[in-house]
Amino acid sequence: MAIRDILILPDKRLRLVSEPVKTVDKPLRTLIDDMYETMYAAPGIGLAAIQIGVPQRVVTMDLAKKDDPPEPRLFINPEIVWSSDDASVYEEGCLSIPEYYEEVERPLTVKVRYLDIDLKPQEIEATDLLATCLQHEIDHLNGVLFIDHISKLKRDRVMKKFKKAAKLSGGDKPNSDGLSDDKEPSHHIG
Ligand code: GNR
Ligand code: NI
Repeated sequence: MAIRDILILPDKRLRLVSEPVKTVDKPLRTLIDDMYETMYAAPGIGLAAIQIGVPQRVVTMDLAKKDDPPEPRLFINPEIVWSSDDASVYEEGCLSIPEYYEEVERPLTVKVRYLDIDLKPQEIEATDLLATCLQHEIDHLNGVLFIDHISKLKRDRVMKKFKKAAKLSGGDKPNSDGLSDDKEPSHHIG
């Protein structure tokens, strides 16, 4: 087991569309173990594999309250097959966008089809926090982040802040020599 690094905005890998799981082998079991360990350590209530850099359609989750027994949940290849017309608003956060929280409106209730660890099809009707979290995680599998559901003004502000933070920390951007980058100019002339 290992805690793996969580990708942080603006890491472009967060925009990848993850691939469906076809078989449960040793590497997949290790991935799942590492996802739980990384999620609990963070701590977070959900994690999509792409958040640790693996573009596979795997989600771990645990919504148990602090001090209650753990309730680990696993969703392989989850898909929303029905969404309610009723909506709910929840203040969301994301381990890939640390310390930023904003209200997001989503369907209150969803039905989700997924595979369990034996690749057996399952279906769950989820509401409230479980529905919100499932939609947040399924978005990750499609390269979508919760900031895509807020206003452009707020999103642009968050993107700017995280791009600046990545630049200051030297980051792992190919162009991290501190000089200006044609695609993302830091200084505007005129
Ligand atoms: O830990 C998390 N909390 C959370 C709160 C409200 C809505 C969604 C979430 S998921 C998040 C962990 C995470 O980033 N999962 O992708
Ligand atoms: Ni997230």
